[in-house]
Amino acid sequence: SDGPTEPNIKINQTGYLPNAQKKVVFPFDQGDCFQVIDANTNTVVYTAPILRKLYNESTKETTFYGDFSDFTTPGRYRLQSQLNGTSYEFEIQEDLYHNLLDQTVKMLSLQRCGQTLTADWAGAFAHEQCHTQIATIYGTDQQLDVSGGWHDAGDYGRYVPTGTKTVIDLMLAYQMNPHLFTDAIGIPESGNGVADILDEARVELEWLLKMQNGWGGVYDKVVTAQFPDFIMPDQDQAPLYIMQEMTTSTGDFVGAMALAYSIYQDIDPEFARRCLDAAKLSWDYLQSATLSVYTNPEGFSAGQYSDDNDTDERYLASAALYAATGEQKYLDSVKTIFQASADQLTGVQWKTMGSYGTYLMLKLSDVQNADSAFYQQLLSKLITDAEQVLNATSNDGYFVSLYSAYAWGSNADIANNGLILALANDIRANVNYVNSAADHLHYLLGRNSLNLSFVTNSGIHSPQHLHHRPASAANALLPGALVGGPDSALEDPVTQSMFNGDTAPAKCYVDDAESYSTNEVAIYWNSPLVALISAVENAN
Ligand code: G3I
Ligand code: 9MR
Ligand code: ZN
Repeated sequence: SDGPTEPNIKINQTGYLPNAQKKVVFPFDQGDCFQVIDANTNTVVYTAPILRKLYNESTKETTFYGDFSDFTTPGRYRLQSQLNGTSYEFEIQEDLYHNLLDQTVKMLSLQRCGQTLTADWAGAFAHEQCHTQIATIYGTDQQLDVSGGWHDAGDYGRYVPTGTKTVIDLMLAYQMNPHLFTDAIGIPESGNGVADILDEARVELEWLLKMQNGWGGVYDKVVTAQFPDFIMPDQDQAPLYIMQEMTTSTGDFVGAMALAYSIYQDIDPEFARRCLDAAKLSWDYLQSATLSVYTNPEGFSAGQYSDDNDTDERYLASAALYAATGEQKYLDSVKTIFQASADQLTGVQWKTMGSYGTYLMLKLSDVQNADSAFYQQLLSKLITDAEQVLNATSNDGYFVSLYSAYAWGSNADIANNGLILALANDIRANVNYVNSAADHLHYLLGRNSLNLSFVTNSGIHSPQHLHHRPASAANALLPGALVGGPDSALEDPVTQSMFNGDTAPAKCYVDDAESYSTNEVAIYWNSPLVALISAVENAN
């Protein structure tokens, strides 16, 4: 019979670092062998067996895999086997992900709000100042300037829960591997002597500072009542509303600001001090504030980001302030929350920020020295978080950790799980965490059942039709952006018309600008990718 016409061998389409583990996923037979072919000379340079037959509900596929980790020579290659045909070409190379890393950071720059973006660096995404009109605090006649920051996603809302997660990811990525972040990604601040990732994080931090009120509460978001049409941001003139202060957003804010104090101390002590003072004020506010849960008021259809649990945000706030100041009251708070609610403290999602707090505590040598019993509890918590991710990969045909739960933003769930492994590895080096973190990146860059690299402008096949207002309005492709990915809940009209309950969860994806539940992009989906790419690049 005819062989496959489109390559059906799944690889990271960008390729692999020379000393990294290298696995490939095949649709056909164990017992067959596969060859690595040098694409320039067309000669076989390596041969290995095809292994492990596995069936997964998430893909409704039977898969096999091969491992060519021992082959380390830089070059351009393809893989082939008799039954599976030939793969796309890919590279084995040092620094292979470096340009991608810059692009994934710059994606955030292209989301900037309140500034003029000029064509010399923003290309088709250039626009005049946007959303600079004075905003109204919803339900009052008070007005406030809350211009700046980033647009959240394909919409123009600016939300504290997701903005804080994004800056924390950027700062931690930098802190773990400062040497990987250049001052030359092509933004106005390039060449100013500060890594561009920190210039970019500061854009959002300055906005977050405006979202704090005089008594330390932090407003949840700035939105228009309805999502605008597919217009450029500077064309969106609808009234802006600031929505109520929340303990969840305030806790996130404290976490981001206290971490910013440590990160910017040597770069701009005055700014760092402002961040710390803001963090302290909001922490004090939190001590007497109680949880309320956001829902859109009548007539609003903005992103809700409702969070009904502020325990993890309070924990992060106390941990980050303890890391910044060493003051006993913050440590007491960390301990109290941890002892009472450790089970609520897992996660690096906008809604579940606990693992960041645990990580920040474990970075502190004085915790290890002065209170080794508590240090051990924290360590075992983060290791448990990482082991849970690792365990979830063991029966997955593509070596990722979602079982069959492919929800809205599944690609970000995968990036976040990779980030948990990277954080754990940063505390306790473990080759299994390194390899599995890389496996999560390989999935995002093409080694998945759709044979698609989910980051724009990477690999052979990547998304072209994003759900993103500027991209539609300018008829251009936003570079370096991770799309949401498969969502088996079918939450937009396009996926509803194409798929049904029988569709494999991991295949409920369509590269269509109208598919907001699978093909939107978002700041807090790119940021764990930035952290993941840099962690993988550093480890190999
Ligand atoms: O939590 C359930 C889970 O228990 C269940 O197993 C799973 C089954 O599919 O669904 C999970 O819920 C989903 C949830 O995301 C998971 O985080 C919901 O179905 C889904 O509706 C929800 O989607 C959210 C979406 O807004 C709609 O509210 C996304 O997380 C969230 O990232 C997205 O955020 C939007 C903003 O509103 C506006 N800005 C753009 C942004 C990105 O699309
Ligand atoms: O464009 C909106 C996107 O940014 C949101 O993530 C998504 C879910 O809140 O909603 C999109 O807006 C759609 C709305 O929910 C329903 N009508 C069509 C809108 C865009 O096509
Ligand atoms: Zn704007």
